[in-house]
Amino acid sequence: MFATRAAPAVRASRMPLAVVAATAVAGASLYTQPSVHLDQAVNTAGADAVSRPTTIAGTFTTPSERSFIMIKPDGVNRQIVGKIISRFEERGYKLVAIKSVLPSTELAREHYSDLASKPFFGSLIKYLTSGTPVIAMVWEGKDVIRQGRNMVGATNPLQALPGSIRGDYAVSVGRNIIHASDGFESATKEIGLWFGEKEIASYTPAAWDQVMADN
Ligand code: DAT
Ligand code: MG
Repeated sequence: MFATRAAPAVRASRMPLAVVAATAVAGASLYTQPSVHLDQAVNTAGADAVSRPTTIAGTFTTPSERSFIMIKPDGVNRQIVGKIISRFEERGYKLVAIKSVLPSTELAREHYSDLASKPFFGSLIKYLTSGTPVIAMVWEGKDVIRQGRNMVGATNPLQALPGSIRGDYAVSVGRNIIHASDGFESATKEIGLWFGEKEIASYTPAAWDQVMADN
């Protein structure tokens, strides 16, 4: 299913951005399947280690799995950063990295490189680099990549369910508040792009056992 070796993004902290970006993208090609998306993200207990690659996004399908979550400029402008962070905390996820960033055009373009051919790409980059910061975060925990997408809701907020972040706070696809990695490969690329390994903490929250126990 997947190669077990760590993707090169693990070494991102020691590379210039362009190299990080190129390496992160190249990392995706290490995998033999094109993407790790929602339905593939769980229930691999008992599968061999080949299905559990380890990268800067943790070990896939274990509690160490990590997702890159970013509150976009409209979320910061609307002053709902705290509310959004609270949702992840209250759900039972662990904040392992966070910073306010004014992204460069280069960083924004690399983050959304898979959308470079889309007609809205230019305005998307302009919006991300408008001068209002983004809040870049790494959240860790059980099934966090898939659950993060569910918590964020559909790309078009008009299709996002009430109770999701976009379903509760947004009505326009161009101002949909928040980004969440859509698979293990993209989490690996995005965490490696926005953070160095040394910026990601390892700690145990006080109530972690209560949150994590399956009995
Ligand atoms: P998501 O953010 O849900 O992962 P995506 O990766 O397809 O969605 O697109 C990235 C962002 O690009 C999205 O959050 C908002 C913008 N976008 C997507 N489709 C768009 C469209 N049709 N018109 C304008 N902006 C769009
Ligand atoms: Mg996306």
